[in-house]
Amino acid sequence: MVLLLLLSTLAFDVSCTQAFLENGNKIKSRTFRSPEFMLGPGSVESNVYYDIDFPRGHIALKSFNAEVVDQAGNPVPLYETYFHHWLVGKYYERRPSDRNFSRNSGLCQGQILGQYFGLGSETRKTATHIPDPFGVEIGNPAEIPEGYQEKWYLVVHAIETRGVEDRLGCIECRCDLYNVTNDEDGNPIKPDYKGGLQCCYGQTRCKVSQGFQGGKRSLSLRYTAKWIDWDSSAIPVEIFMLDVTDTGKRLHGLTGISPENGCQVEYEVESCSSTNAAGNGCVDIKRNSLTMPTGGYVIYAVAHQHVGGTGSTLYGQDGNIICTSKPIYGNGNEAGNEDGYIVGMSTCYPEPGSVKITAGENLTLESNYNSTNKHTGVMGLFYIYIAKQAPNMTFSHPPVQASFCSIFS
Ligand SMILES: *[C@@H]1O[C@H](CO)[C@@H](O)[C@H](O)[C@H]1NC(C)=O
Ligand SMILES: *[C@@H]1O[C@H](CO)[C@@H](O)[C@H](O)[C@H]1NC(C)=O
Ligand SMILES: *[C@@H]1O[C@H](CO)[C@@H](O)[C@H](O)[C@H]1NC(C)=O
Ligand SMILES: *[C@@H]1O[C@H](CO)[C@@H](O)[C@H](O)[C@H]1NC(C)=O
Ligand SMILES: CC(=O)N[C@H]1CO[C@H](CO)[C@@H](O)[C@@H]1O
Repeated sequence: MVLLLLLSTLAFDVSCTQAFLENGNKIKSRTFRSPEFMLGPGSVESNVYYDIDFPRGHIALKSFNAEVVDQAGNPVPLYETYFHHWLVGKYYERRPSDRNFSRNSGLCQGQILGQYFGLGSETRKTATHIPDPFGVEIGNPAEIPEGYQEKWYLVVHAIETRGVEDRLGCIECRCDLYNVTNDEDGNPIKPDYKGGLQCCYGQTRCKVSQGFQGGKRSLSLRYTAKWIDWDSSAIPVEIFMLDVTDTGKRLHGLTGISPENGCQVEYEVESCSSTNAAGNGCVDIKRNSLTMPTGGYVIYAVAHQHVGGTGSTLYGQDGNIICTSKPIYGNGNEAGNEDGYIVGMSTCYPEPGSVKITAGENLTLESNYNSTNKHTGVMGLFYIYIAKQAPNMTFSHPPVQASFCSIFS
């Protein structure tokens, strides 16, 4: 009897805790809409929206989900509007001309991958909730510089692929399909750069099939945040975003992307036939070592990959697996299950306290892609939430909660 109760308490811990809080009316939830943007066949939206609607006050964010919808609020499938990425980040503002950008805890240079929430096509089926008693602490008055307000920005990068000649080529931002020779800043693109963000910036257009008729339409990002008011029992998590292309170098004063400095964000996967690597089963394995500046307990982890990705693993210095995260490919037509697209990533929720990273530890990040075909502009990112404080053990939860769960679950 006692054992049974303990097992069911462990097995249902997360859902029970949420049910408990939701029934206790503690979790707040709100859904917002971004400003609208117009997309026609082949066109690209790449924009930053400042001062977006966002929960206010000193709170612990518990989850953040988003999707692209049309004007009527219908979810738009990825094969029509490919969600390359969306990023939500924080800044402090005194006046619109006086903004101080904040960033997550690392590791990239400058503002690169500095977001708190976001990412790409996998958004619809990727769990984002943070188990109790943890949360992303925001709106802490003690951290907001005097005279400033805490605000949030949203970056949306979406590619409309209705009527395009080569959907995969367009979402992999292949330069030949965009017919561009200069990057967004007007600098010539190097001839050996075959695809990636340098070729699919805002106002570029991916090649549309001849004769395809299709008008522009208005879209927006619909996002839902869940949170609880901050209280002394909440434990904050720090957000780290690891990049398999990070060179580890931080050249003094350089905050942008250059081959010698920091996170490159994207990389290329050569086809195994061109590299004579067919013997390894056509898997492109990219590994990187990254030194963590601070330590703590891993609460949540998830990778980000593009089409062709077969999974990613983060290892601790002694070779232990911190998390393996695998893409979920769609196999249907409906939004959230689009055939051939990555519609979700599996996540890791280690029992709080069981997976520890120490300050200065060298982690190994491994990102694997199917290299049967060449891929451009792919990514190998890993997002982890770390709590400094050791949480209480699961079975020290108050018994009232356990009995609540065994009655209602
Ligand atoms: C703005 O950001 C810079 C660099 O992050 C920091 O040194 C400075 O103190 C910040 N200013 C305020 C008012 O917070
Ligand atoms: C590609 O761009 C060039 C100018 O940059 C233009 O002359 C040419 O017509 C474009 N090709 C296509 C197929 O759009
Ligand atoms: C991590 O790697 C760096 C560079 O190789 C090395 O200097 C450092 O001592 C390593 N840290 C640990 C904890 O082994
Ligand atoms: C790799 O991709 C090819 C072509 O799409 C496919 O036939 C093959 O099954 C894939 N291999 C793996 C391991 O996913
Ligand atoms: C039993 C136990 O470990 N209780 C601790 C739970 O965590 C709080 C702080 O988060 C401590 O104050 C308790 O002692």
